[in-house]
Amino acid sequence: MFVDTAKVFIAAGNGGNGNVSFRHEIYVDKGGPDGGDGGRGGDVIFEASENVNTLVDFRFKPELKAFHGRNGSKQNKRGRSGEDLIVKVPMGTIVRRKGEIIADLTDNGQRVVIAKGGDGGFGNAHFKSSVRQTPRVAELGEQGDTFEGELELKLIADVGLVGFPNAGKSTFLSVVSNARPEIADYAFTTLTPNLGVADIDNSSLLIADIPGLIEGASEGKGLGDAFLRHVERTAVLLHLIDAYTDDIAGAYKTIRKELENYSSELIQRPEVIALTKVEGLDDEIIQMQIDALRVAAGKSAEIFAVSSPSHKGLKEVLRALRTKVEHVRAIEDEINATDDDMPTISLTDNQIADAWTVEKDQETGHFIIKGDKIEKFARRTNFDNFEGVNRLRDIMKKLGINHELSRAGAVGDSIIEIGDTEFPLLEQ
Ligand SMILES: Nc1nc2c(ncn2[C@@H]2O[C@H](COP(=O)(O)OP(=O)(O)OP(=O)(O)O)[C@@H](O)[C@H]2O)c(=O)[nH]1
Ligand SMILES: [Mg+2]
Repeated sequence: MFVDTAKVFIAAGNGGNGNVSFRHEIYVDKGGPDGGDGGRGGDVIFEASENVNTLVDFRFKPELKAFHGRNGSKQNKRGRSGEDLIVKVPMGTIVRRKGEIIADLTDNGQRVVIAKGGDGGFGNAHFKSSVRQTPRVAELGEQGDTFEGELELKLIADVGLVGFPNAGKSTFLSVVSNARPEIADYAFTTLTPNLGVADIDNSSLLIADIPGLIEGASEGKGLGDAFLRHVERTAVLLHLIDAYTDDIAGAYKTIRKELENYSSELIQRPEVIALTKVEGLDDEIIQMQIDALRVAAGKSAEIFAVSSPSHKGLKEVLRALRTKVEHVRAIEDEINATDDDMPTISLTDNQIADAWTVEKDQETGHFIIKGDKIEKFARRTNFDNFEGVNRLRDIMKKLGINHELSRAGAVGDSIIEIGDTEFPLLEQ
């Protein structure tokens, strides 16, 4: 069973209590205090593991508790610390507490302390002073952190496959990768996401195949759009369309609409389009379909014709995907790299640095973008170099600025102002 959400009760261990005790010495009624400290409670620690693929275990075992620390004892003996609880979760697990993200486990082996164990209380040996020779107090251990955690799994892959049911998504994955998903000639064969690694030249791509989408998926039709969460964190989408589709442009637009309804960010994701099942079709028909698609997808769209059984066009698609993935990763690296020299202290400050605003200047009709990070990128852009400007456009896209611009009414030749610089929204 594939499960991608779960609620769990998380409880770190309580600290042990400090002890009250006095040394027994001959001839002395009460020797000095020698009550030991309580032990620390165990932490609850999540560890991302490539060997775990779903959150299903948490449906059956919804309580995650670390051990309590032991109480201190006489002769200054510290109580034993409670053991940590280490919980393996799939890579791509997001943990929320009251709706707020507290951890995002993306890398194999990555560990995050989700709930901290309570400190042990001091024993009475700590409270001895010149005026208090026989302290009869010791501290209680602190409570461990407890809360209800919401877990969500969002697969992390390079490429996400989208398209109508029966478009040939799983077949494509099965031919280009090591994955062996179920394939059949009816809609909704795939009920849960599949991951596969495709080798291309000297590198590889992690590809996620999800159930097919249909018109109205965003309102819950078919299997709905719940599985789109698994392509949310992919770098590039591969949109597969059955070449035998009558209204091919309409089919393309329908899926794009569903993506847009799901998330304004997903619709801007770089994409490659592939017509599937072309092995039995004449070249003219294929070309006609590609032309029709180009009208809908724009002149710069990358469109391929593939056949999984005869392996036609597969390498070309994989290469196009890899180029796009590398491009996205490079931009991500650049955006992350500037974080290092931004004056930030915490995650929230970082988000502030990332923040931006879009405003239309009513007099000039220009769109003015403000924000620390984007202004910094603009300052570093060489506007004499068209590639430099395109890089800035890519960064704007990645930060979600373009979507806001089009909402505010900007079109291709609208003038964008960032800091002291001006340039058209799209390459002219
Ligand atoms: N002739 C031909 N048939 C194909 C090709 N790719 C897929 N098919 C067939 O199309 C049907 C659907 O393929 P699937 O891979 O299950 O399609 P899917 O997009 O994963 O479908 P869902 O999981 O329902 O969303 C199967 O009968 C496949 O054998 C192709 O390139 N050529
Ligand atoms: Mg499938």
